[in-house]
Amino acid sequence: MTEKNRAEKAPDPAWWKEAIIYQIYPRSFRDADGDGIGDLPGILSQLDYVQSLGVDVIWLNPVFASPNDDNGYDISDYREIMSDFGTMADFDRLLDAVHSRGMRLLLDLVANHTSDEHPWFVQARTSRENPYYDYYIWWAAEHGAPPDRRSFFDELGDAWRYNPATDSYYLHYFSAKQPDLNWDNPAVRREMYGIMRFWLDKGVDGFRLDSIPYISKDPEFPDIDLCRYPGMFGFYSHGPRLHEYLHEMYREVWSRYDCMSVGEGSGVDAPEVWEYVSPERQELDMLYGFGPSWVRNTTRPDSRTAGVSYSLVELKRMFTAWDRGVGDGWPTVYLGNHDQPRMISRFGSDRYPWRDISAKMLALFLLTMRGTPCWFAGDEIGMANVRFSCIDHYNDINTRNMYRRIEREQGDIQAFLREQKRTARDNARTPFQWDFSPCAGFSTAVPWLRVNPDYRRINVAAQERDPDSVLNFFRRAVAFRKANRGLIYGNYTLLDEKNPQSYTYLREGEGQRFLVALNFSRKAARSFPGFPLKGAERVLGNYPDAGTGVDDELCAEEEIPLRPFEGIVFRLG
Ligand code: ISL
Repeated sequence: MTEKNRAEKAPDPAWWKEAIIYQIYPRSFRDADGDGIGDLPGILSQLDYVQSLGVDVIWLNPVFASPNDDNGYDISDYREIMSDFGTMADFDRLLDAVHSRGMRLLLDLVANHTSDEHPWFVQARTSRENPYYDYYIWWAAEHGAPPDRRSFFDELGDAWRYNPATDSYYLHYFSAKQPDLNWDNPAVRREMYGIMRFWLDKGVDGFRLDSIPYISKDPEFPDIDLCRYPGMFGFYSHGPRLHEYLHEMYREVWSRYDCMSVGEGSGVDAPEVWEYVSPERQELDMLYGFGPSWVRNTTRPDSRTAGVSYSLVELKRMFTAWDRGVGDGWPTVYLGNHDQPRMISRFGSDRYPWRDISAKMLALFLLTMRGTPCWFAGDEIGMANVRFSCIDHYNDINTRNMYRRIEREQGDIQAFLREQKRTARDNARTPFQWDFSPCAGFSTAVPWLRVNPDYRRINVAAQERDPDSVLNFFRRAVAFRKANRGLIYGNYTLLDEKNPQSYTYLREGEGQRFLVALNFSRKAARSFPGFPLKGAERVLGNYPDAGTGVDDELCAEEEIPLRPFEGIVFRLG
């Protein structure tokens, strides 16, 4: 099928295309047993709240047994629940309760690496003759120094760690406590498919697949072309047998269940995404890319006067390229998760007077785009970056190891801490803000990570009482998406590619036409959709006076004036 044909085919309906995914970081959601750490009974106790949002699918960050070097992304038993979070009986209760409310549950599976405390690795590292040795990736010391490979979290940046008992180095793309599995070994693949089936047989509805593009490694370990792959990480997602393994996974697992799979598309560019998600290739249902973080961290603002502190033109290009890149597959959209700072601090403004209005505008964006929205818990009340000022307040291995490295290299620690206030992952991991009580109602004990002190103003209890709150606007926007299939299955067309302040697009399909105009800046803006809006009806907006109905004066014009962070959805005749 050509790229053009792929893009033109109408999407087949599927429950996961119509779903809104609500991502819960279990450690931070609700602590039921008073140890300062969120847990499964805590999530269970708040399911009425989750259901009240109107979302359909809950994605839980890893809940498997883990020594927590990387908060559950280092698994030591794939068939057990992390003791901090509860027991298997707690999990079964949670799964039942989610299902009885008509929602579904996704688990987050780490298939690229295990914990170094996983029994496979404990065995593997004892001797080259051990049957588990070949479950991991090694470089024998007699071959000299291992080839240069970079690690995300290692203090020295080196992805190899020497293991004396075997006189060899093991590969770890992440921390030294997260050794990479050897997917070229059929026994490893069988183990992984067995684990997936174990949870699907229990009734879970699918997986988010961590770091999945990294699973295949070139056993020749060639030199990496650093011009093509600066930082090497793009290289990691282009292993020679990756698509063979994803197709095998589909055959062995996904094809046998009514489930969904969404991969973390680290290192994957928009023109390649169809290779993962095109239905005819039988690999994954969806993949999410790293565009939003890249745009915010590395691109310059389009203009100083636009009132946007990053390039909105680039953000639009990135979302549009991903939409096109999936071909006849299906996109996902998100602006934040547990690895990114808070969406409002990054793409809106968490400062008075813009906080609520920009949080609502970003909700309007994600809920009117084409693609399954992945919504990160807390964004529906406008939780913002905590901006820790001292290293002791951070928990994240990424921040702590980078700090050590800069310290060792006598780099600029203060500059690093300043930068972490904007970019650190812990910004998104602070405890969920339920109410006004100490620790924001998250726990009765000292929480594992400090609560953002702004909980005294920003919390669920306060927003439940206010019909104009971010929370209640989020619920309205969710309900609006659900009630309009054109917003789910309709095509997406960008209308104002070059405008540095506004993001305007059409959604057309299922007999409906919507025009969405959003001002991403803190200044007034004008959006030019390129045609007069005669007969257009305002159906949803984030300003309290926006109202609904046909605005003839505005609609006769070819431009839409937008107040700071204003977002409007028009139904077109
Ligand atoms: O892509 C990256 C940088 O360009 C990295 O951010 C990396 O691919 C990404 O962090 C992978 O994230 C996932 O796996 C990690 C875990 O720490 C993250 O929380 C998880 O989302 C290791 O398992």
